[in-house]
Amino acid sequence: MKLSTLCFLLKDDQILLAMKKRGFGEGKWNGVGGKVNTAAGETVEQCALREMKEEIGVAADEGDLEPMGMLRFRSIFEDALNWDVRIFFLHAWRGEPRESEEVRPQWFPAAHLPFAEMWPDDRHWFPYLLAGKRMEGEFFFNESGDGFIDFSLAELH
Ligand code: 8OG
Repeated sequence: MKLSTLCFLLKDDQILLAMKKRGFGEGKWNGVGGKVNTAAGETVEQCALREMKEEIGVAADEGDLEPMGMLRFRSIFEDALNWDVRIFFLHAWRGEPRESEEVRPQWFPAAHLPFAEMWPDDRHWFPYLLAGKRMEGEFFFNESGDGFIDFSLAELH
């Protein structure tokens, strides 16, 4: 299974989302992240920090990452949708988030996230994160990839 990361910068009651400008997930707001280079021995934490630097030009330390859980995306129709994703909050960083070829970052009030322009599962699990709860979930995408046949979601204790 492909392993990836998603990281959300937090500032007061705001969350940083990044508009994907091209490729997989184009046109959607999401956290910053991408595929873990497991072949090169990269850890999920190293991946989260590397993607942060590459996509929005921000540097951070592993100690500033807070692990918030794991999501499993599954599709029997479209293999590209199959990912295990480790979720992180980032509480401190160096530099200002800036646009790159891949993404355009923007701060959103946590209470007003643009769910209509996000992956369809995000409205289900974001409430856990916003309540500071770690969670684990599994989503089985439907054939068109815009909804689910089934999903499960639970708080991690
Ligand atoms: O091409 P790139 O590596 O940026 O795309 C993979 C990222 O997309 C990866 O970090 C996980 C993320 N991603 C999915 N499916 C979903 C989803 O349903 N919701 C969210 N928020 N992110 C997803 O692959």
